[in-house]
Amino acid sequence: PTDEQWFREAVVYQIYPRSFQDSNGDGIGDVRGIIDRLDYLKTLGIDVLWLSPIYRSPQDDNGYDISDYEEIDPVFGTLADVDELIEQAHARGIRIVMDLVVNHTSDEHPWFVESRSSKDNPKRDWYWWRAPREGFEAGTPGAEPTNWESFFSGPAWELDRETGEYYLHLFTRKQPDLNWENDEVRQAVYAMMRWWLDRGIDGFRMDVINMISKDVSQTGDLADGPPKPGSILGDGSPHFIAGPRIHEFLQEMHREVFEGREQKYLTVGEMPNATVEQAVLFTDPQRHEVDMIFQFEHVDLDRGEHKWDRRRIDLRDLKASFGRWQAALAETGWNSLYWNNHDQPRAVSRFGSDDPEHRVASAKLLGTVLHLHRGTPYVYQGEELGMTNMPFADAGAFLDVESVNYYRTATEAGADPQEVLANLRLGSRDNARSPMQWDDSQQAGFTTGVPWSPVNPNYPQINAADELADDDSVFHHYRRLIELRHTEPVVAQGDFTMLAADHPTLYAFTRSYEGTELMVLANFSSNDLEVTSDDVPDVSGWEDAELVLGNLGDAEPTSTLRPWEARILRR
Ligand code: TEU
Ligand code: CA
Repeated sequence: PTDEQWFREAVVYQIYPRSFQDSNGDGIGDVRGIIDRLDYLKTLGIDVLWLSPIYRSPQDDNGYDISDYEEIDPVFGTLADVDELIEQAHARGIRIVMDLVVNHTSDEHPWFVESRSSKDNPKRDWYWWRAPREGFEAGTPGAEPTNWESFFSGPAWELDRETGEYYLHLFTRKQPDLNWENDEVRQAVYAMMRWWLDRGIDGFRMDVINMISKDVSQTGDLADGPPKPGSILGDGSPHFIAGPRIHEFLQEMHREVFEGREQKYLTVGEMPNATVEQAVLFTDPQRHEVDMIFQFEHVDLDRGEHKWDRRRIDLRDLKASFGRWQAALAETGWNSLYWNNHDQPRAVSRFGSDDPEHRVASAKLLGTVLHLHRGTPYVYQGEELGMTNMPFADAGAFLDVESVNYYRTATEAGADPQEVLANLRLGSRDNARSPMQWDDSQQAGFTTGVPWSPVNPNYPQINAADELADDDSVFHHYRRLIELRHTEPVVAQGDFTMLAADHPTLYAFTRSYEGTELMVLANFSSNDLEVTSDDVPDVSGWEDAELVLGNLGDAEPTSTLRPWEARILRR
């Protein structure tokens, strides 16, 4: 690839700093902890680190509520620590990408403190302030300016009693939405981004960036969305997902922040509800918006009617989704590839099997399938160990604001607490946020103190120290997958063709580039699977192909895939 496209050969590792490594015994992971683990990451072979937010923050949403963009929160360290992290990472050939959370700030950010201080404050218009709905008294149900529900339960509007107006918050009430219609807001954000680039970072992961353009074009103002079944609240997303000025804003950002700089930075936009058509526009290099987006289609497949209802994923749906995204971005644009992050349950528990009998094989299978797609793979901390969901004892075990709010509002509205608990066990973001399992010492080597979130009790069986010492571990399998992307051009550059789309348990595809062809065969089940050319015509001609990498070590070139077996073949 050209220098411009270096990210096509790269693998990104996501760190959730709070849960990665504590260096001072206060129970919270920190920047020094990350520095101490750089050699581990170097061994894994990743190219880029993306850090979830470490800026100054009241931590209402674990740092996604920022009160100073140019300071580090004391729980994570200092700017000097970050400078050292950048230097130490660069010395190992690892780039650093920071989270950029600019759809909203904290309500404790000086911008918002000023904005809320009076109706005629110069920063009033930096946020979305609106009078109560006509005919309603401020503070009464239904008085909110629109019927939008927040992502974290309840109305997306909070009344400020002092000025008698509501402000918009798509997430918690401590995360007021910035008004991107205001030029000064945009310029302030761009200045802050330049400040970080000047400090030496290598790009941004942009939080809910497709929500920054709110639609005021229809009625001249924000408007009600379709009602949500069984609720007085509505779905505001048609009015804030990929709004009318989204492409303009991203192009302006590119001009104001990145253009004219020597380095090619990495930009990835987190975009819930994004469609493939939008993705082509967002990631077309000619348009100068972002390099790639995080889309949510595959991680929404096990959602039922309500966001929290869960159902088992049908592999055919999963393949249809991946296949559609691969096809749509084959010529123009680029995919990001991920199974999990700090907002999603653990991949092996969700798409594989965390039964001890199948955990290692299925974790490796998932890595194999994902990393062999066309796009840039993201590894979420602990995924490379096959870390699993947490065994939450009861409702009191959940710490995340989304889970806590959901439990409260759902049970208050009359839902069966046992059902709500079951949904949370499967779907809570807390699953991803338990501390990294480094070794079998107390608290899994994460902290010498009391961890802010309990360590998964399975750490004696699942930890980095054991996996580093075991050449057959999930860790070493991920290391080999990453190495393969670096050494075999077809992995980064090749075309993608999905095979056997209707097969219920076989995930199969080919990649091809300049005369090299790879085939990936993966058995998404706990039973043996016969793969013959009768069922899958494309396998004929591959009988004698070379096994590049399998996940069960002693693979024979037979036509039977064992439970959760995955093979990469080359010819
Ligand atoms: O998440 C945005 C988002 O829409 C979801 O993934 C969210 O986590 C939730 O599950 C919606 O129901 C981003 C961040 O990744 C997340 O951690 C933040 O809480 C959120 O934005 C607000 O900044
Ligand atoms: Ca600490």
